[in-house]
Amino acid sequence: MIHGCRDSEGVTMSDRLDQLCINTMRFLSVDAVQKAKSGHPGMPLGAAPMAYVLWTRFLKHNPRNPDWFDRDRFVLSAGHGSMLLYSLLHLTGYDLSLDDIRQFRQFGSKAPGHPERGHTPGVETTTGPLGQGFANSVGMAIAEAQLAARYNRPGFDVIDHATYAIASDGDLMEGVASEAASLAGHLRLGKLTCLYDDNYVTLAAGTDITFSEDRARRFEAYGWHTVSVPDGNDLAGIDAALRAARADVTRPSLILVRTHIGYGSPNKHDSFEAHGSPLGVEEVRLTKENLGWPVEPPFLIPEAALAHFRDAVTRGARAEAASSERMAAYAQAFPALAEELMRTLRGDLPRDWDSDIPVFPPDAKGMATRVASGKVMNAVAPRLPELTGGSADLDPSTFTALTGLGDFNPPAGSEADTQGSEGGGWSYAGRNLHFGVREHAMGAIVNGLAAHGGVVPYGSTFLIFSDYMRPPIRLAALMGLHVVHVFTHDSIALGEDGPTHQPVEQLASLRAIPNLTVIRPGDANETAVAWRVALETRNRPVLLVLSRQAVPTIDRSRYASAEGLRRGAYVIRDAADGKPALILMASGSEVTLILAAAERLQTQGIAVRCVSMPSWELFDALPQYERDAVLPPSAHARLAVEAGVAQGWHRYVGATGGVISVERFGASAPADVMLREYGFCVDNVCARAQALLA
Ligand SMILES: Cc1ncc(C[n+]2csc(CCOP(=O)(O)OP(=O)(O)O)c2C)c(N)n1
Repeated sequence: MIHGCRDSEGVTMSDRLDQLCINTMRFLSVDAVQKAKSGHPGMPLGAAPMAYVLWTRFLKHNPRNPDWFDRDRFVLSAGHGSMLLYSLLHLTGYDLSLDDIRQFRQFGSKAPGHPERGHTPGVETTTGPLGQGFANSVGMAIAEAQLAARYNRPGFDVIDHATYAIASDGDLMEGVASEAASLAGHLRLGKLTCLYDDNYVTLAAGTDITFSEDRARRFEAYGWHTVSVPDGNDLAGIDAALRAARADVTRPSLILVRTHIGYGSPNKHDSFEAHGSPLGVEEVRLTKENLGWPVEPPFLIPEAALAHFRDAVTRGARAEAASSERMAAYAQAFPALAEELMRTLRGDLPRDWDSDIPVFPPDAKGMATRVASGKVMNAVAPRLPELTGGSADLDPSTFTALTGLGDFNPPAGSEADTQGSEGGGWSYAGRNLHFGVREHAMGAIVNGLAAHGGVVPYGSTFLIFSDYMRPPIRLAALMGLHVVHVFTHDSIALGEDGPTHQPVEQLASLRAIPNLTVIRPGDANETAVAWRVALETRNRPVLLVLSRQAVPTIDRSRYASAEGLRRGAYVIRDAADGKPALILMASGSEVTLILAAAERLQTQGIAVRCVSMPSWELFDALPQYERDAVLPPSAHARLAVEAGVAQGWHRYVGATGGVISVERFGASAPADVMLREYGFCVDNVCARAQALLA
């Protein structure tokens, strides 16, 4: 009650407390940037009020347990404003100390330059590359909707949380945000809300020279609900907008909040100079004076402000306790569902998850590895409810549909056109995600799904279009997210579609990304093992690179077991006495080629070892002695065969080795012609091998 009392200036105590809290956030940010001599003070100065209202009045979270599964998700898509988030995390009671904030941007600090998932408790996703966080938030909202549809039962809403993002001009200018917003609108993700820091200024200029569309109408056209708040310091206005967003359960909401970058700074307010450099000692002083803040000491946190923010701890504990009670009652009523939900949230695989994976019999004609992949996916999917994903409008070609397991779409409204249905009904419980022709957003959305937890997401397209997804793939690797991508049509052997569709440098470029496992299996059985690896790997992304064309299913009674794939490279065929004069190595569709070449070379008296090498990363992780057992240092005559650029292969073939590779763009022609013309035939492999030996 006392908070409602007005002082001599007619301001309530509660208003004063709000201002005190907001300025605490502002100056923690400004002081940290100033001390680091690096960072972005402008955004936190302008956006502090909206973040304050969201975090203290709406966000359901427990600072003492950042992993509580039914917490609301918050994404600071404008990651350069990281100090805004660190201020909130520290003030509301997460495990981020004031000393950590004093070490902002220093080596090893818990407060790095941009928010990093897994590094700072409470950071849901790594942001900084603009637009990615916004698209991640769409993935998080999809995960929530799917889990809620699958697990909630009348009277038991065990999954019931919202997703919030703060996005900047840069976020909304990036193409990935347009793709993701378009999909979110179509999917009617009503529990997704984005606060847009509409400050008319970017890094290098005002937005009037680059960004003049009507953002509200643009998002309305996508199917979003929009609300404008003309004054970013109007807490009641922000509060009302957030309420309106929450009330609209059938559309995602964009709240356009007119703010001012560098708010309060006498000389840098509304200027791009406030974006990415410290204000400067003198300007910090002037800004503090202007907003009625003590110039000294820096990093000031008034007790009343801290106490108010720390209410989050009791509120959070209460909310989590209520959620645990709901979960306990649910477990009584639906024990099997509850167990499954808890298991998927832990990220564990169920027992016998892989018992339906087929063993493919030897077959000279064989099948494309993309086809084998589809069979394996459909064998495991019924036992793995967490497996969910889809393609960027290519599943008839990538074979990634989960037949009969439902299509993720709003429950009503999709009946008109059911072309492309995988069967099992259209609803939020559907496991097949239809990303549309939106590769970039697909990559970022599966990252959001994985970061949310409770699901193992996959995406799929042609390998060539992985180029459209490189930023989110890199971020998945940086975050150590368990996502799987299925990239098919993996070489010039895709044939007639020609050089625009034929990947040449993509494998090498993906292998260059740290903490990413790339697997290019050589036949159907290697594909099955590749999927086992992909699903057992919990802490990094895995890419499966698959052929369009049929490849023989290798006779494993004659050649070594496909289980060798787990080691990244294995001796699939050896010289009779285990002492090869020549080592041939290959990945994917070229494995059968080196086997055929080896058989011919043997008739010429050459002792040949063949190494199937589906994954460099798995191989490189082995101890040296195991790698030496596959590629003995004494064996110098080595030839690698892969339908892509040679870059990187010299690490394995050595200075004296050779590579049959593709060092130019492809061409439009049938697959067999392409392979012959580019030297992927037994004659050429044998000729190159003999030249090496000579
Ligand atoms: C994909 C990407 N491109 C460029 C940048 C570099 N960058 C950081 S912030 C920014 C723009 C800042 O403008 P805005 O998003 O409006 O943020 P504000 O200045 O209002 O804080 C740019 C270009 C980036 N982080 N990500």
